Amino acid sequence: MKDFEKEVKKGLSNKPKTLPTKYFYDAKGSELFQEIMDLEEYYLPVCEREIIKNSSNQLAANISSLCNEVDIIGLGAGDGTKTVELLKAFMPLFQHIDYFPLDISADILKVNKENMQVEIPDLKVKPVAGNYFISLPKLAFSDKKRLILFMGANIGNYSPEKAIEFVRFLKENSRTNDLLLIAFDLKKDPEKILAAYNDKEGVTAKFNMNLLARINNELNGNFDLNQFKHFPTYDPVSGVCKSHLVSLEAQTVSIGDDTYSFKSFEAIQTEVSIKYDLSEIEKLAEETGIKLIKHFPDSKNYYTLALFQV
Ligand code: AVI
Repeated sequence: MKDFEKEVKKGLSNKPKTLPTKYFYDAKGSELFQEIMDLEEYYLPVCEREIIKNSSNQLAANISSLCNEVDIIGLGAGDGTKTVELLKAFMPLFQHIDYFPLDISADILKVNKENMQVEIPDLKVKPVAGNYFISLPKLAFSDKKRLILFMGANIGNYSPEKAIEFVRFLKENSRTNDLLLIAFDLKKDPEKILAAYNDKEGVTAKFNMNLLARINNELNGNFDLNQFKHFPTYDPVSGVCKSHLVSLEAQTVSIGDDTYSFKSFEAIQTEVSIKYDLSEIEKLAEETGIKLIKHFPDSKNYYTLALFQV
């Protein structure tokens, strides 16, 4: 049985039912995520771009005071359009930079390398395709310092326990004094957050629902997409934003030879997207034994790039 099938069947047998978030990103899901990134309500990329525009020089200066050669590793690097501006600021301050974009998609890495070569011809780009949990440990250490980038507030899609495990994984793949730059979406007006996951055009609903379409296509499922509804929630105390798919009636769904029954209004949890405050980021650093060096927030304090040292 494929991992996808195993994880879907396990999730739908859980109480409450869950589906694994990572399977959002098939070709259609990735296309919908690109649309989400351009939505008026989805403020996260706007904040990240603002920070990169306004703080890259300062960030590069901070890091260059710690070393003069650096290997920069981008986890889930994508096409690199945002990172390119960050890297441009680093170039004049360092004698040598090797950039290792890591991404599941070899195709997107091709675009990343082409972009980098056009924008920063002197940068050495060494793409690594595959799951970064497998490829990062295989990446040989050089004698330079490592800077690992984890942008896009992707850490928010890990539960608090998984976020700790993830930072420990980064630490295990670093040496003392190496650096981590991690993007966090911050707690803010709960309505602003909820709207980002419940846009007027319904693109996020389509993105969430696409997981059921994917199960239908790839695992011979028979979800009726009209009988489920996208329903996000946000709890301002814990900072946890959750996406659900709620069954609109009592129904039985089959996936291959197995069947799953839903009570009416039973929900499947499909995603968590955790919003942090600064003390929670500090606590994450303490629990994982890394040192928070500096925050680079946007002007509204919606979002921060946090620089840590191992
Ligand atoms: C990729 N990740 C940071 C997005 C988020 O905001 O949690 C995924 C997303 N889900 C719905 N909209 C965007």
